[in-house]
Amino acid sequence: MQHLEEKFQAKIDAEIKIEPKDWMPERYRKTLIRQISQHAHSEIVGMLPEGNWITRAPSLRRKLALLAKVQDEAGHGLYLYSACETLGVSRDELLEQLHTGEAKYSSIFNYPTLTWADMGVVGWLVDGAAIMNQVPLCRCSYGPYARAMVRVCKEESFHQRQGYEILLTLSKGTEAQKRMLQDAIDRWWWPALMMFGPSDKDSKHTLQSMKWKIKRFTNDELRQKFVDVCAEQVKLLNATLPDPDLKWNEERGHYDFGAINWEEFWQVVKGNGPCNKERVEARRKAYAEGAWVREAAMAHAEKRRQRQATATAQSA
Ligand code: FAQ
Repeated sequence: MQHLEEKFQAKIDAEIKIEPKDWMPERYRKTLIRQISQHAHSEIVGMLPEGNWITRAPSLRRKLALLAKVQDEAGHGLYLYSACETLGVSRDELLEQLHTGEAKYSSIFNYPTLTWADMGVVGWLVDGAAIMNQVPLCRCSYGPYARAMVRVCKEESFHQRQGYEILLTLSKGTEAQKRMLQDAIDRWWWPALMMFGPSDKDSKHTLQSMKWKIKRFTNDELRQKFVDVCAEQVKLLNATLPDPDLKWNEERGHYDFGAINWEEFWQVVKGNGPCNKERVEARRKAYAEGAWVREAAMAHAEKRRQRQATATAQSA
């Protein structure tokens, strides 16, 4: 066993991808199932806050872009569930965990989307944070996850731009639009920083996940990169980030920033955020209402299989 673990680690150190049929330690498999399934659930639950605005988008162009974005998130969820299934877990099991509230998904999707400016800010900050976290995952040691991430990241960068463009437009609009923009940034900034997970000293998985090259950067490293980028981008919007401690630190070559409210973060993760119950309930309802589609698809597949079997028997 120790020999197998050493060979496995040597492969990882040599940057050789681990594929589904390769030997892997049970803890590596479990860590991946945990992370990939949480990621898949985040994509699916993440459709809800923006789906809420599709019928209220202010123009046909905005509606088309938002609709396409939300559909992309569904696609990401599906690639990720498929990647997860290669580790020997079924999609039904994963969905069951989501619907019973047992599975985690990103804390960010438990906040409400109150105004149209939220669509811009979600694209800019939420997809922006997702990109920062996911670009390194394209180099994850597990092949199916790494490959899924390549396409996901390309699409996320379109999402980020569509959000930022909404905000640029609002920033040149009326006083009311400018206020709406600033209010949305104020509400989403701190939850967006929480997306990167607990600070390194409290992150129980980072050390091992870095050793296995599932993660390439720590939570705090990625959060810092994100702050550095956003602190510059916000200036082009003629807006500010709601942090009096945000300040360029010449010596560190980074922005310093204020303390995150970790109490709020853990409350949201534990299910006590503003929208946790509503989100899980919406997913349960969608699953129940989609039962007839799954049944029809299975019946159709069975009919096709029978037709093909008959045709093969007749031609033999
Ligand atoms: N929310 O030891 P760590 C998106 C949990 S996709 C909830 O640091 P790890 C696209 C963590 O699971 C957004 N729970 O854990 C989109 C663990 O709990 P456990 C999702 C969180 O795994 C945009 C515990 O805390 N992205 O936005 C959170 O090493 C717009 C200890 O934490 C991904 O999932 C949180 N924010 O690092 C869609 C990316 N943070 O499992 C629609 C992949 C931590 O022991 C619209 N995931 N926890 O019970 C990752 O990179 C990692 O899993 C981290 C956490 C960085 C999230």
